[in-house]
Amino acid sequence: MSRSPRDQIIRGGVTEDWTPIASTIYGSDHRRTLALVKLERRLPLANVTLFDSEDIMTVVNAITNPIVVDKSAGQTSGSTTIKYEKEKSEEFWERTSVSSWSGPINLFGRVQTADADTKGQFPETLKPGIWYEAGIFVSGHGPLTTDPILQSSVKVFCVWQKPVETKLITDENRGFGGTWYFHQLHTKVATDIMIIGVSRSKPVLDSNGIPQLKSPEGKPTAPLANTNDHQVEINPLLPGTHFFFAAVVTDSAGNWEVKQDEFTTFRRQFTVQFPTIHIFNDGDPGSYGEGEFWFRVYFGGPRNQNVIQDFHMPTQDIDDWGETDRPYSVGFAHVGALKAVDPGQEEVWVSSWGVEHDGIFEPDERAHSRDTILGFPVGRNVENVPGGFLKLDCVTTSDDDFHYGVDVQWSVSYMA
Ligand SMILES: [Ca+2]
Ligand SMILES: [Ca+2]
Ligand SMILES: [Ca+2]
Repeated sequence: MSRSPRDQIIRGGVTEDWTPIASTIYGSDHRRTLALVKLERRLPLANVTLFDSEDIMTVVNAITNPIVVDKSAGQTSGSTTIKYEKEKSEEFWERTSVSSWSGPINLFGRVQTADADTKGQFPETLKPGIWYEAGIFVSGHGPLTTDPILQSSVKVFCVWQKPVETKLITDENRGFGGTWYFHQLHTKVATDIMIIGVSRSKPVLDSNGIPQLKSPEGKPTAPLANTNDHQVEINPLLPGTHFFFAAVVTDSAGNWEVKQDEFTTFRRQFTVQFPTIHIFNDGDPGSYGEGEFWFRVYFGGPRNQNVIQDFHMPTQDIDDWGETDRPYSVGFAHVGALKAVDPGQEEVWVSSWGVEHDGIFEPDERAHSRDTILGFPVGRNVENVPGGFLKLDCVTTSDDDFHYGVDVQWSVSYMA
């Protein structure tokens, strides 16, 4: 079985389309960012550096996943190819559903090549109902240590093409908000989750009827377990977006069942207010200063500012009460509409800058805050924030004394 979704990677500000060369399971220990490393470029290669040396990452994949065994053809097991790339020192470990972690594996013996400690591949044969997991760990931090550090892993399932028992799921519940999706699956026997995830495009069923998730978004917030009661939250998700959900559970006999769903995450509404500034130093020791201020709300980040709204406070006299923090009311507010969030608009940032005018005989004094993220939380029970608050400290950027602060109040909520 092979997948042919195109994934996009942004490198150096340029969006590139890539195609996975190995199928991957969106499962418990799977980390999407690592899986993306083993992608093959399908676009023209002119003027493109495929991999800088620093881009080489640790990765392990399975070419066929899951392995599907055709009982009617007399098969009793099936095979995949495990492919990996790693640092010399990193440890390769493996386990199955019926055996605990063993390793570090002697890869020279396994793969029979001179550079097997850095890359290679080998076949793995499984019987239906058994899963195999390979993990690459930092040296000295294997799975049996008290502080394991997993660099990459893959979990391969093996199932019957036609389940003997087709009804594993006995009950389910679901829920979602603006940034998360939750699905509970109750099964009649203990099961593992072979596939679970959400994507913006509808999953395609392969020839065996197993859904293929194309460009899944978010990930399970907790490790998946072998249980008869799966409760899985997936985040972060884009608010106001239609998603498809697919899950496949499998039991120790190699049976499996698919569950699919679709939903639209709630839209987002947020407010950002600048109620007050605090003059710590008005810039003119002998008198009032003359301050002019700007306040910005934007998407994107410091180097890629997509301005939502700017506010301007014209020049006015400012005083600092003997440099002890004199507050002035500002009263600017951005009230956003309830709307869907586009990619790149997940995070909202604020900044402020000001000028203390000093006439024609000396240069003006300038101060600027750091670019500051509001930090909207994602996930069930935490995404709605009625009263967020932070302070911007605006320090001199002209090597002067001018110094002020800004109170920022914000809120975010999600509704259908
Ligand atoms: Ca001054
Ligand atoms: Ca003063
Ligand atoms: Ca002045």
